[in-house]
Amino acid sequence: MWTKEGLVELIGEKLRDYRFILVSNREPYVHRYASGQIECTQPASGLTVALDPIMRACGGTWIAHGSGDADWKMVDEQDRVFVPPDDPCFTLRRVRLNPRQEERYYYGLANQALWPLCHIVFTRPVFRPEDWQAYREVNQIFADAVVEEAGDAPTFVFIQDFHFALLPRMLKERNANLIVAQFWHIPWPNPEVLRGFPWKEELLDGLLGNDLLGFHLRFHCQNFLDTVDRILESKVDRERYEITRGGKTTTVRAFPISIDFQRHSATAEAETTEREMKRWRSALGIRDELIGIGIDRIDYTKGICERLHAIDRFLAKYPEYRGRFVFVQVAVPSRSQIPEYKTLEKKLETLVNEINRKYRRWAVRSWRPIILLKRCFPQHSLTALHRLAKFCMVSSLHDGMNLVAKEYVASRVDEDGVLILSDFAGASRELTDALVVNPFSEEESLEAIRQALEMPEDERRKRMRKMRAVVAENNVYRWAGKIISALLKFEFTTSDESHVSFSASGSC
Ligand code: ADQ
Repeated sequence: MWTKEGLVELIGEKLRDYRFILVSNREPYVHRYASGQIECTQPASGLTVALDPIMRACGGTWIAHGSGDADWKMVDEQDRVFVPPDDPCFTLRRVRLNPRQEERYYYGLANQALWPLCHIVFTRPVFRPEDWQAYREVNQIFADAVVEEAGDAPTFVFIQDFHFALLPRMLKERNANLIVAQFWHIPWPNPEVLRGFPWKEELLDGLLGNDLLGFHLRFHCQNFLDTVDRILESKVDRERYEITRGGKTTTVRAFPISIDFQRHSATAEAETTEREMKRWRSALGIRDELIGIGIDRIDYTKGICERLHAIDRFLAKYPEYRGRFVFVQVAVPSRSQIPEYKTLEKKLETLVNEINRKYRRWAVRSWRPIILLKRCFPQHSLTALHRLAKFCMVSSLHDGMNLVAKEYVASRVDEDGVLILSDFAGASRELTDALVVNPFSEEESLEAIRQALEMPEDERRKRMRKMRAVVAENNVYRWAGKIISALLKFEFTTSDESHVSFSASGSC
């Protein structure tokens, strides 16, 4: 079993003499002005939530875009700040982007071109040459920061996500003394879909600058191999999952991401969670109603509207649940500058109002079938909500992994509760004891809701126990440990052409 201590040991033993740099677009800690004070918060993002414990364990430098209005007040002359504020143990190097760069690289190319392209949920990607130009520019700015932080030392660079497809090649061209790995947190589509991307050759060539390229699922790795095979001149080895181009080999591997299971379970067991559960009940005005929950960023890939339609049809088909069942949807707005996201937020509100109005005449006391909470909650508060719920519904139309599903399971220290999980979320490959549904089918989803509410206790417990064992074992330290172990197999080329190599056997 991989543990935080095991990972720290591996890092201490094998990486001690080397620099470790992590790169992501989003920073793990944001400083903002709030009522005249500077506040530090952690954004609601699967990626930062997953990587924060790793950086706490290994120290090193995290390079990310400084997006908070008070960020620049907190950094030193090199744009660095030690974080987390309550227990500083790693360096955050903030990168400055101007509004045009942020608009075109982040909202444009990353979120309006690559995001819909890779998720295939029938939202048309937008390809603007100016966005691609800004994407190149920003990748170059991050390359400058990495090269500066690495200096002459042998350095491992671990890049996150689809914001930096060009960065690996840029780094390798500027400093051969770097070992570069990248994890792609979203799905990789089939070659036919990627063929439509106007700068596909440059994108793929950039990614092949990596020594190691990771995806959540083997299926995404296969799609990547197929895509390169179809589009670029290269040698694709399907036995070894390796691609060689221009004499350089990239290893492609599946590393299913996860959460800090122990930390989540410990929070769920804490006395404060019981108090927080009571607080939720009173805040929601809930007595003995059956509760279902959904927790998401507001994003068209998460299938929130599809889920609400299924709840509507569930109440229509099974009227005995009117007045007895409440669905709490926690939905934090994200990427609100993009029109599709703003429209979705409005659509969601309208839909909730419509459904609540429709069932008003069956209202017992002030019963409403759906409670929509549009804000960010601290993790311990979400944990208490997990504990209150008869079921949690994850109905992504497509999702690389989905950490909410794993967090729900980790919170259920009482071994109760049912997970309804989309077949199109990567998590469904591991959590086979969930009620796995096709989120595009309202009928399937509404029947899963009924099954979740009516499932006998012993079956609920049997399924939850099995899912807890899976998440406990496949935790985030295992994810990081496997990636670091794979990285250690590569050799640094030093200036005198000798090689420094490692044994890849981890201590965990
Ligand atoms: P996301 O799509 O952002 O990330 P997801 O896996 O759904 O990620 O996780 C979202 C995270 O945000 C969870 O930790 C959740 O608890 C938190 N969160 C959601 N709503 C919140 C709220 N209202 N308040 C506070 N926290 C909230 C991408 C990919 C995923 C992949 C992750 C990690 O799209 O498929 O699982 O990266 O690789």
